[in-house]
Amino acid sequence: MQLTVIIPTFNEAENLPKLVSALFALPIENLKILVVDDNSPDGTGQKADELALTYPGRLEALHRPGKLGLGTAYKQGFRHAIEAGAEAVAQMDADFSHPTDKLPVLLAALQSCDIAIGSRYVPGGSVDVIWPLWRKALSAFGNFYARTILHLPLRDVTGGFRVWRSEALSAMPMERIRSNGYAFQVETAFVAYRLGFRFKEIPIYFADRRWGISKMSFRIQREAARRVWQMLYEHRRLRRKG
Ligand SMILES: Nc1nc2c(ncn2[C@@H]2O[C@H](COP(=O)(O)OP(=O)(O)OP(=O)(O)O)[C@@H](O)[C@H]2O)c(=O)[nH]1
Ligand SMILES: [Mg+2]
Repeated sequence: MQLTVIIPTFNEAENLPKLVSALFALPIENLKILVVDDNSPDGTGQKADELALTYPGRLEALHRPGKLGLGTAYKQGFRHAIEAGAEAVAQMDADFSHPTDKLPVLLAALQSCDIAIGSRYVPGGSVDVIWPLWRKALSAFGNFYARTILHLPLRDVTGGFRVWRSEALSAMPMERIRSNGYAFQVETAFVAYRLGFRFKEIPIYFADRRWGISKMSFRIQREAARRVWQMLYEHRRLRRKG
C-alpha cells in the first residue's frame, strides 16, 4: 500500500528534519510525506522546502499563510494525499511524541480495520514518565470524558497518531467536522465510529516533545471539553448509509 504520512507543523524546525530521516529509514515501501506548515515563525516552512528538494517525489510541503489550526491543516492534507493517489494516510505529530517504529505496525493493522490508532491507553501503552502529574491526569481524564459522553468503544480518542485506509478517509464527511484544535481527533473518531468504520488500537509509548515548547494548556482543554457536547448534538443523526 502506498502510505502518505501527513505532518502538520507549527514551529517544529528542530524536529522536522530528524523526523523525516527517521520515517524514510523505516521498512515501508513507497512511503511519502506531506508537511502542512502554517508559516511557522521559526522557519519550519523553509526546512520543509529544503527537504522537498532532498527527497524529490517523496516529500511535499503545503504552505498556509498563518496558524490556521490543526483541523484545517489535516483536512487540506487529507484531500491532497487522496488526490495524489495515497492508499493509506497517516497522521503524525512532528515532535517525536509518536514512535516512528510503530508506524509499520499501524499500517499492517489496516489488513483488518479501517483506522489504526496509536493508543496510550490500551495494555502496553503509556505516556512519558516525565510528564507532570497534572498533564497525565488531564490526558487520562480528557479521554475518559470524551469516550464516555460519546459512547466510543475506544481507549485513546484524543491521540493524533493514526493510519487510515484511503477509502475510509475519502468517505468521511469532512465538511461536518467543525473542530479545528485538539478536539479534531475526537470528532473524526466519533464520526468514523458512527459511520461504522472498524478501529484497531495499537499500544504506543507517547514521549514528551523532544524540542520546542508545549502549546498545551487548560484553556485548550476547556475548549475541547465544550466541543465534545456540541459534536454529540451535531452528529446525533449520523448513521452508516444503506
Ligand atoms: N499546521 C499546523 N500545525 C499545528 C498547529 N497546531 C499544532 N500543530 C502541529 O500539530 C502537532 C501536534 O501539536 P502539539 O503542539 O505537539 O500538541 P501536543 O502534543 O498536544 O502538545 P505539546 O507537544 O506539549 O506542545 C505538532 O506537529 C504541531 O506542530 C496549527 O495550527 N497548524
Ligand atoms: Mg506534541
